[in-house]
Amino acid sequence: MTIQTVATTPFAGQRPGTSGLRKKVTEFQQPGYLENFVESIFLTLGEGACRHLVVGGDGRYFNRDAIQTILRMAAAHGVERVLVGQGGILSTPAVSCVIRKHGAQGGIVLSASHNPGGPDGDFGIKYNIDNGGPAPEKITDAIFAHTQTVTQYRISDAPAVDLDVLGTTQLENMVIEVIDPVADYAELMKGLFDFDAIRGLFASGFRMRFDAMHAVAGPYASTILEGILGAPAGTVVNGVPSEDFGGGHPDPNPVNAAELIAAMAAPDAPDFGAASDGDGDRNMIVGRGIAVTPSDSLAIIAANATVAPGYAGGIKGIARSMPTSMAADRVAEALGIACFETPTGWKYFGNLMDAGLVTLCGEESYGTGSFHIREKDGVWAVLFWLNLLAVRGQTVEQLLAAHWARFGRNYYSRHDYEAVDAGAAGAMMDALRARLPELAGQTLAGHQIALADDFAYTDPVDGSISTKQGIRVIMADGSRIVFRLSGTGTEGATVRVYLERYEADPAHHNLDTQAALQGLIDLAESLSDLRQRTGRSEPTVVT
Ligand code: G16
Repeated sequence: MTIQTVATTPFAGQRPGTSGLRKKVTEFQQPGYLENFVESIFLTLGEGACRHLVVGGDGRYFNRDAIQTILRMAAAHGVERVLVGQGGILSTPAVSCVIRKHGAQGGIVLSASHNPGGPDGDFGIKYNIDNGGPAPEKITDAIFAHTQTVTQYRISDAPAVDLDVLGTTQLENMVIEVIDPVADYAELMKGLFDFDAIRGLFASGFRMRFDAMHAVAGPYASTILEGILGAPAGTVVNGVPSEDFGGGHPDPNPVNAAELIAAMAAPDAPDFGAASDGDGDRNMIVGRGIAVTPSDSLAIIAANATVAPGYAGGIKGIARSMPTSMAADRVAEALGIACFETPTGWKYFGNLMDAGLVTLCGEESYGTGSFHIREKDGVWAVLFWLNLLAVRGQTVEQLLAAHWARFGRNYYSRHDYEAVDAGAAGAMMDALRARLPELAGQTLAGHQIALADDFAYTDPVDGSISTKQGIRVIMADGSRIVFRLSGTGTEGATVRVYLERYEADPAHHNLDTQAALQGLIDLAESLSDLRQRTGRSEPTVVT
């Protein structure tokens, strides 16, 4: 076995997006494409800086091939020890957990999250730092800079490693430990939640449906729910990860998890429904006949955090991404704690958690989590809800109604226009940006605009500044319209329009969400000319 130095030339467009580099599988399969990016990670870290690494992915098509390449490159860059999930499997939250628990210097996560998989689907790679969270922008910027100048990469010519057998093996001078992907994570969950109460809930006949969407959360949910907590067999459906997610789109929202929504609306619906995404970091919570918005889920978890043993001492603060509804802000105010508003991307929460400023974080994109790791965590959110249901003895529907009665309801929806022409989407955003100075103070279609800006964020911990993070139009009554271009799509551009309206009066807490937001939907269109500019008559996905 020898270490080879291979000449290469840069590929355009290897800039990491909201969460790492995500491209079509076919793009990743080009000779040198993955290698260039991995070399750029090692160049960024500096020779010898990363001695202990965690590697795993969501099991999608190309996962195993990519891991073999990464292992051979890690061995060529002086890595001494790598922990890899058995079969190449580690959910994104599990990577974060394993990095922290084993004191690794970092991790490489292979996933395109909720994007479809398979030979014609998407693949992705991101680097996580030693706190277990996604690398901050200064690191992803440096990785990108290296991808644009890289001239060679180093790789061992050793044969493929068997990833299916637990235990230790050697590649060059590097030790590879194939670990149980679930064990460390399950142990962490045991310490946070009242497993006895949840066990009692299931023993009392409580029924649940966890839809793993043929993705990586399957083994985690099966082991914890059915194995440890005594939920009946069959509680977890679509629980075996497949390379193409059963041909589906593993995004736990009411559109892509329609099967779960239908099951929860049926006359014999279980008491509780939940779904998770491709890499297990997103979640959707569903009651009988109603899906809980991620923004409400964050607010409800925050308002009830002390039911779970891991949060019994109370929470220090909450953080939410800017487009996430302001429901959590109301809870923070009632608790007398801070609520931080960050750009979209879990990486922005890391500093706040490391500095002890926040305990809970959430995003409208079906992401919720806490300081137990540095990624959002689908199974964690589901366990929190189970703990809450067990302790309170109420249904999801009752908990929602009680929360709105106390704090008011933030009607919330996101309209996505997927795979539109990138030039047209950019021009639309530029035109909106140009109008911003004149908007504040105007009253349009009955809406008095209080503030219109392009969101910029100064990290309170390290002072780093992120600009152009989404256009916000905020009304005097607190209603909001936000326009943003997605940073995770792989085809053209995806325009996201986020709509929010606050309603204090309980008599109006049961409106249809789209009807409640109609005035704002119309205003968004007239402000942006979105349909005209993109040629789309309606959104691709409404959540
Ligand atoms: C990623 C990020 C999230 C972000 C989401 C949507 O989630 O980790 O922080 O909210 O993308 O981003 P965008 O609106 O730019 O598409 P995931 O689950 O895809 O890793």
